Amino acid sequence: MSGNKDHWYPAYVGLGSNLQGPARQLEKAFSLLTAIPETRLISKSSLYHSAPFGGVEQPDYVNAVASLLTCLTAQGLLRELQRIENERGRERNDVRWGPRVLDLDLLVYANHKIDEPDLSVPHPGIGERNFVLLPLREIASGLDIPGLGQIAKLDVSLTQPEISRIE
Ligand code: A4P
Ligand code: MG
Repeated sequence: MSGNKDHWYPAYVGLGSNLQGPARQLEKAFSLLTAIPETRLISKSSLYHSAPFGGVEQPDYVNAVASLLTCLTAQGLLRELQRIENERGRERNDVRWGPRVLDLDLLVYANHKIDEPDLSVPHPGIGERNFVLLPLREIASGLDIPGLGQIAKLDVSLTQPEISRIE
């Protein structure tokens, strides 16, 4: 779905993987983000190694965040992200927070607040997850997240899980 081609919206995407070579999965995902139509990859965070969040026993994750500019609508961008997840062999099962080859979450789309059955923006988990907050803050230190406020002022010590930056 195309939006207004004269207007480029800033968007942030969270990347996560804990199967089939997570770091390699994220590098591949970054390159697939560059091929989304009417969209530019502006910057990518470092990769972060993190313990699984959410109580399901599963391998550790590698997480990162990408910053994009896009002419797509938020729904159009979500569809592209899901297409990439599927292309990378993502299998959807019933385990919430379960293991995955690739998870792409639309974290923030301009200053929009979206509450639709298939799309919540900003992504509801941002404030509690250091594997989102730390990479997001690394590449967007001045970001104002609708409903949460300035990212620089959010208290990362209140977030989980164990995390370390992969240089
Ligand atoms: N959806 C709604 N809003 C959005 C959005 N902003 N971005 C809908 C992306 N999708 C959104 O997603 C389920 C549905 O959410 C989609 O159909 C879409 O329409 P999914 O990716 O199929 O399911 P999921 O990812 O299993 O569910 P959920 O609740 O999004 O899980 P999370 O929050 O992604 O958690 N631990 C560490 N350390 N690192 C991780 O990355 N990830 C998870 C998954 C668990 N533990 C983790 C990590
Ligand atoms: Mg997801």
